[in-house]
Amino acid sequence: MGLTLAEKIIENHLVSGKMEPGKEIALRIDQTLTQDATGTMAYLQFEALGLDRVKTKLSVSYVDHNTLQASFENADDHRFLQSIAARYGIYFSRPGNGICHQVHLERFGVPGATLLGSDSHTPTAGGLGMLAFGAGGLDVAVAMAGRPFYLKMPEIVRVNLTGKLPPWVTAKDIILELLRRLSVKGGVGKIFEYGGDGIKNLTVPERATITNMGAELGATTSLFPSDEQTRLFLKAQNREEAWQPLAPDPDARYSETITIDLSTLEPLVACPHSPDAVRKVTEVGPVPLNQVAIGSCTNSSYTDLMRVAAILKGKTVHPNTSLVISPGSRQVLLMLAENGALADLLAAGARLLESACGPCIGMGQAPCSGGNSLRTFNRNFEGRSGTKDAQIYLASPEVAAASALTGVLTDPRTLGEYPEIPLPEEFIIDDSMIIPPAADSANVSIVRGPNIKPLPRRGPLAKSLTGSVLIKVGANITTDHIMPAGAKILPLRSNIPAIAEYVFSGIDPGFAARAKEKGGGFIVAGENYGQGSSREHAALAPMSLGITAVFARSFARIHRSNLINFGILPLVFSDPADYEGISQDDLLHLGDIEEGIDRGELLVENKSTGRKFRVLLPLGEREKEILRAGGLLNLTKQQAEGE
Ligand code: MIC
Ligand code: SF4
Repeated sequence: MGLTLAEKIIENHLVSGKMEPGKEIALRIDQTLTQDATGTMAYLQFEALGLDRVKTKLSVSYVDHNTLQASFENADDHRFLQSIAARYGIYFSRPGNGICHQVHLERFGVPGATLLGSDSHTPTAGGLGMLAFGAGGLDVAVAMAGRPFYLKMPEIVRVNLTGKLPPWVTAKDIILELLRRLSVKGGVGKIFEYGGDGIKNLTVPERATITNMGAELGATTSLFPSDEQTRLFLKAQNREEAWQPLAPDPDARYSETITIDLSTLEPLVACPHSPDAVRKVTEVGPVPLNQVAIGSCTNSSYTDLMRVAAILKGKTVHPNTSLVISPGSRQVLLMLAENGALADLLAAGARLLESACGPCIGMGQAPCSGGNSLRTFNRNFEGRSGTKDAQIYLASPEVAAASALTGVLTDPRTLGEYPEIPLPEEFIIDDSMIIPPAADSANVSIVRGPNIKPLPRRGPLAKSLTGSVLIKVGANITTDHIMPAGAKILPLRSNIPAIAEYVFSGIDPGFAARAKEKGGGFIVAGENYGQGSSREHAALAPMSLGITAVFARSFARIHRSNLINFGILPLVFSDPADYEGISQDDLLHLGDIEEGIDRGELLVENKSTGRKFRVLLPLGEREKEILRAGGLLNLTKQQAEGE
C-alpha cells in the first residue's frame, strides 16, 4: 500500500511508535523556531536542561511579537534572547526582520524536513512541503536538546483542490471555505494534505496562507507537496539547493477526502468572533469599517501586498477608515520600497507599521470602542484586538484593500480587472538582520534584565487532590481567554508571577485573587478547551496559581500537551452531562491520582453536592511518565542524568 506524503516524512523521522492513527509516535526534529513571546521561557527551560549547544540541524530565534517597547521589558527580552542565541548555537532574527513564519519560509524552510515551533502557526512551513508543528516552548526546548517530539499519530485527510480560482478569489478563501465546512474543531487529530490539479497554480506564499490557517481548524498540521512551484520559490530565494520533489504515492490511502472546486468559490469573510463564522462577502453586506488591517503571518507576503498596492494605486482610503499595513518581513518591505509600491500604499493613505505581528496580537492599533475592523489575519477572538467590544472580520488582502477604499465591507469583484502579480524571479536577499550563532559560544555571557524572572518549578505529583472549582467556562475557550496577550500583558511573558495576575482577566477579573486566596484549585470547561495559540503561559501561569487539574468535555491538542508538560491533569468528563452538575465554588476531591494515571480514569467526589462521577485521563506512555515526574522538565532532567 502506498504512503501519503505526511506518512513518508513521518517514516523518515520516526524514532519510536507505529504510524497508526491515535498511537503515540516520536519524531526526530530537524529544525526549531521560537518567537520572543514564547521564546524567553523556552530558552530558560533549555538552559535548565544543562546542555552546551542545541542539537538540531538548525534553530532560529525570532523577535516579532513584543516589538512595541512601551517600557524596558521588551528590550530586555530581546537582549536576553540575542545573548542566549549566541551562547547556544541559535540563529537570531532581529526585531524588524519580520514575522517568524514568513521569514522561516523565505530563508530557512526545507521540503521534507521536520520543524517544531513554539507558535501555533508553525505549520505555515507546510506550504513548502515541510512537516511543521506548533508546540509549547518546553517541547521546543526538549527538541533543541536533541530529543524527539511526541504526538499522537494523526489521521491524514486529503484535500483535493480542483479547477482554478476565479479572479479576485484567493487562497484565503480556500481556507475560509474549509473553516466554514469543518469549524474550529474540524481538524483536531488530523493532518490536511493538499493535492489535486488545483494546486499547480498556487504559489508557495498562497499555499502558506492555507497551511497557516489550518491551525484555526485545530489541525495538527497541513502540508503541500514539493513541486515546480516549490522549486520556483526556493530558486527566487536563492536556495534552490534546498529543493527536492516530494509527493504522495499514487495509491496512498487517506482517512477522508474533501474536495473543493476552486472555480465555484467566492470572496468570503469570517465574522465576529470566530474564524469559522464564515459567510460570503455579498451575504454579509456593506458593514461600515473603522479600520482595515493588512498583515500577519497569514497574508503579508510580497505578492499579497503588491496586489493591495495595485488596488490602492492612485486612490485614497475612505475618510472614516484607518488602513494599517504591517509587511510580513523586511524582505517584503524592501522589495515594495525598491519597486515603488510602498509609495503607492503611502500615497493612498496607508499607515505603515513595522514588519512584525503588531495588531494581530493586540500590539497597538486597537480599534475604537464598539468599532468594526476588517483584518487579513487568522484569529478574531473576542478582545484579542485590544478592544473588548470591537467586532473583527477576517478576509483576504483583496477584500481588505477594496473595503479600505469604500469604508464598508466590499466585494472586490466590483473593482474590475484583477491585478495579476506573478511570483518574482528573484527576491532581494539580505540576511544582515539574521545573526548567525557565535563562533566562540562558550564565552558568551547571557544578559538578564529585571524582566527575566527565574523559571517557576513545581513539586512532585500529589497523591490526592482536594480543591474548589475556581471558574466554570463554556465551549471553545481560547488561550487568549485563559492568558490574554496585548500591549499591556505580553511584555510580562518572562515574568510568571506578574503575568499570572492576568489569568482569565478578560472574562473574570477576580480569578487570580480567588485562586490565591483558596490556595489553588480546578478549572471546569466545555469542549475544545484551550484552542488557538500555543502559549504555554496558559498552563504555566495557572500552575503558578495552584491549578492542579482542568475538567473539560474535550481539549485542544497543544494546550492539552502544555497542561501535561507542567503537571496539570487534563481530565475529560466520561459523561458530558456531568459538566452540568458542577458549579463554581464546588469542592471536589480526587483520590489515588497515581492509580488514576495508570488506569486512565479517576473517581471524583463533589463534596458540595455529594455526587460522584468518573473522569477520563487517556494518556500515552510518555505522558504518564511526564505526569509521574511532575512535569516534562523534571522528566527530561531525570532522563539526562540517567544516561
Ligand atoms: C498567536 O497568534 O496567538 C500567537 C501570539 O502567535 C501565539 C503564540 C503566543 O501566544 O506567544 C500562537 O499562535 O501560538
Ligand atoms: Fe504573529 Fe499573529 Fe501570526 Fe501569531 S498569528 S505569529 S501573533 S502574526
